[in-house]
Amino acid sequence: MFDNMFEKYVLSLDLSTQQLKLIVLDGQLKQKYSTKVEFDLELPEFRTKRGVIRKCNDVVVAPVLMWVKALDLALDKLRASGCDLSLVAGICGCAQQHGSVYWKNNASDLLSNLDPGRFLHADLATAFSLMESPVWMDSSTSLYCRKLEDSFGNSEKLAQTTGSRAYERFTASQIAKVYDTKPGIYQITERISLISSFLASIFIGGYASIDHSDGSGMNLLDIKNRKWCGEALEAVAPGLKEKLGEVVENLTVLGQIAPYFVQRYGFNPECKVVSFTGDNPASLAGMNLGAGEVAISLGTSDTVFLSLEEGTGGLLGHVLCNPVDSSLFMGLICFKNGSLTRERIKNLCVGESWDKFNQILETTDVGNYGYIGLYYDLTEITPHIQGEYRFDPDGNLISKFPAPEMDVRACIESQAIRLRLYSERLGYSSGHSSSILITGGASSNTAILQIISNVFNAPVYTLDLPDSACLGAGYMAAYALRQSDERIPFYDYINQISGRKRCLLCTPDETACKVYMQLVSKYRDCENKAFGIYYSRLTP
Ligand code: ADP
Ligand code: XUL
Repeated sequence: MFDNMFEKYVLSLDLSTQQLKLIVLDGQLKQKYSTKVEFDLELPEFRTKRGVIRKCNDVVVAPVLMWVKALDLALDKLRASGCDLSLVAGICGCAQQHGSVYWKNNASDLLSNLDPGRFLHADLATAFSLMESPVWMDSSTSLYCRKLEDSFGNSEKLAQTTGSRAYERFTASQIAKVYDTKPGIYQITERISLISSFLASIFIGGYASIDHSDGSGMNLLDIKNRKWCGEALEAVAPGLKEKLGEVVENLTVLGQIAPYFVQRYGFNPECKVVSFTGDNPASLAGMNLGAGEVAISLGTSDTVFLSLEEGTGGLLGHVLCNPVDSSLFMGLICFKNGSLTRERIKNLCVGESWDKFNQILETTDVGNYGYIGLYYDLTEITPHIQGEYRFDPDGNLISKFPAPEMDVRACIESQAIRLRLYSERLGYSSGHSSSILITGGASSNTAILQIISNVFNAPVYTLDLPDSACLGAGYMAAYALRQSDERIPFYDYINQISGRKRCLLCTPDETACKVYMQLVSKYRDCENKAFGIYYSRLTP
């Protein structure tokens, strides 16, 4: 379908925490058009802050109709930018992982009868039983996590089967909470989608299946057999299997685009929709990670991921099905306090400017004279704690640093050390040939990247195109629709067509690396102390 048809495009979408991004790639997988909708700025009527609404008790949600309205807006913008959508041969996309969308009884009729004379958000206004979807930042479901682990005997057993011990943001505990606290809503829900499959559903005008990779972020999939895990489904809520539908292989062609898009936007009726996936698996597809390489995404969350041969989950991090090779897996660890924490420290210490923030990073001493700061604005995933903790060079807890701007370096250094420590626990080993591929909003900040390079003692690269998640989803569409070379591996195919390059951004500084080598164990002690302090404050 796609080979040698240089006039054909693929459309790719990334429904992330703060925005919806769209890119159109041409037949050589080069970016032709792009647009985005920033939720807070362009859809202020939904009153989100950074794309979400934070409620009390660690509840974090996003209005599902805001996402639908963003799609209306983004497609209009794309067409207005001159993109001829009739040339789009295939569509794939990705979305923030773990969040769930609840479709009301009979919503499938609404989906299959979309009126091209109306906006999607008008036609789908009554399609959802829950108007606010829980998202990955939510950590209100500890009770349901414990119940799920207990039903398996213990957390290890759940992790061995589903790739992760029970996590608050994972879909199983989120669905269990809806069933327990809003049984009426659960009852009138005919389908539960992940955010990725929700978006794909709109494009095919019917319920889209959840794919293996995003499905492995639910605590509900048996990741080795790539089937729903009956024991987990039963432990969560009755009738769940029917509400989730079938799970499909990544790169499955789900069907043709719905007539709505043909009539309203001029898409070709032959345009195919490929199963959507999570943003981190899509990013892995966009990056082509080799042995000894680790990817770091500095988006709203900081995530580390790498390709794995073994699919046995442990108590730390997550093992997911690999999106582009069904014989492989991927390891992932996610930290909630990423960009938003960096931004808060920046605003506190220097105001709006990243340049001023970077000046401090560039003019202060590596290692911060031994002062360490840990910042968990939101309850962190690993370790599960909240608050700010500052330590003097002897490891004593202090309330503030000798100079307030020391928070800038302390924040970036502790985030970088945390990335290294946890990626090693995930399977990454630093060595001669190790390197880091960087992506996400903060990857444009070379002062931050230099610290990461020094902490990892490894060079930092990026791709010559930004937005690796959106790009990866575009590659997935092109690969799924290829006409020839049935057995060619994903990355061989992509590299052959795109000829894309990596750009070296930073190389490690030997003196700084030595300082950080010594700081790693000190950091570990401080993290343990902070953990103890947090829990001692919780228990009277
Ligand atoms: P998402 O998780 O929504 O995909 P992005 O990957 O687009 O988010 O990252 C958005 C974040 O990037 C913002 O919250 C902002 O803090 C951060 N960012 C943007 N530019 C810079 C910069 N120059 N330095 C550090 N962080 C930046
Ligand atoms: C990964 C995670 C986040 C979201 C948002 O486990 O929770 O990275 O996918 O990007």
